[in-house]
Amino acid sequence: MQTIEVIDSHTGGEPTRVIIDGGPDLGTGSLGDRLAVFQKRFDHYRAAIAGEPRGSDVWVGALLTPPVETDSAAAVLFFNNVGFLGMCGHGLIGVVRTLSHLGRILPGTHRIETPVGTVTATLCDDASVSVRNVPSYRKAAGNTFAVEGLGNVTGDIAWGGNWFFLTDNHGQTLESGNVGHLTRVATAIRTAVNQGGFPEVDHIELFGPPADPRANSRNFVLCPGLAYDRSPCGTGTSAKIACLAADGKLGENEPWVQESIVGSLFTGRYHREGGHLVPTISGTAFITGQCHLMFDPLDPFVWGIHGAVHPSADV
Ligand code: PYC
Repeated sequence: MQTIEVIDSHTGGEPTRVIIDGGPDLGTGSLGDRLAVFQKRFDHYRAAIAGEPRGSDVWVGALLTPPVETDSAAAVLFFNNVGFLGMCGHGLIGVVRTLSHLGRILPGTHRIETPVGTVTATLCDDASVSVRNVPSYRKAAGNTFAVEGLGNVTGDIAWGGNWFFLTDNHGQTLESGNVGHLTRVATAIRTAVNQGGFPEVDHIELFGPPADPRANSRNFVLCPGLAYDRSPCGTGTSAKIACLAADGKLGENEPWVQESIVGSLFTGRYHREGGHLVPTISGTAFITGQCHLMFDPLDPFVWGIHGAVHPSADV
């Protein structure tokens, strides 16, 4: 029977499943080429590894693939219940913790390639990880959208390794007991933002006051597949930092502590490099499991329940 070996972790409550053996062979092209092969020929692996019945909507998968550059420690492709992510902050912290658990890296600084650029991760002695993310920026400030059931909502569009709409102008209470309602509200906002000229936005980030006195802000982040991020979202915090810097509200190297809807914390800061704003996000991941996923050819849901493209002759 076909098996795939994975290591599971969580970062601030948000899970990451790293494939360490048995994943699809994507060839030796650029990371962009390999991502295209993954999407076109092996989407059933994505659905089977991240989705039900082995996973659930909340999982982010990470496929390790040999780095293109000789000085990189790894290259990684992130995926979820509905597709692929450019970068993933909590996921990258999970990947670094996994590589360390396997003894493949030691504390220190490591380059890791993603389809949207190479990031630099520093694994500290206390197992926390700081990720120097891809350059981040605000694309559009103060855009107003008419949201069904909510009225006008104003916010920014920004890139932090994924595309975000960020707003604190939503009138909602950001509490973990309210996630069902927040998911519906954020989904309606995303529909309005997409129809209002920003089809690339697939993450919605709502901000409010933090519960933890150490934090500057709390967020609720809607992910592309309608799960909410249990972590403060590394790429979302990068997008937030880009907006704060653009408004003159956060200085270079000044910390920004972002609290998630479940109370976990990331610390972010930025520096400027070659005219770009480069965020660094810090957090900690914990290993939760290591197992062999099994693929029984008699299982009618062997390649997942939701959204699985039927396996091709490649399997
Ligand atoms: O941490 O960047 C992140 C992330 C994106 C989607 C889920 N987590």
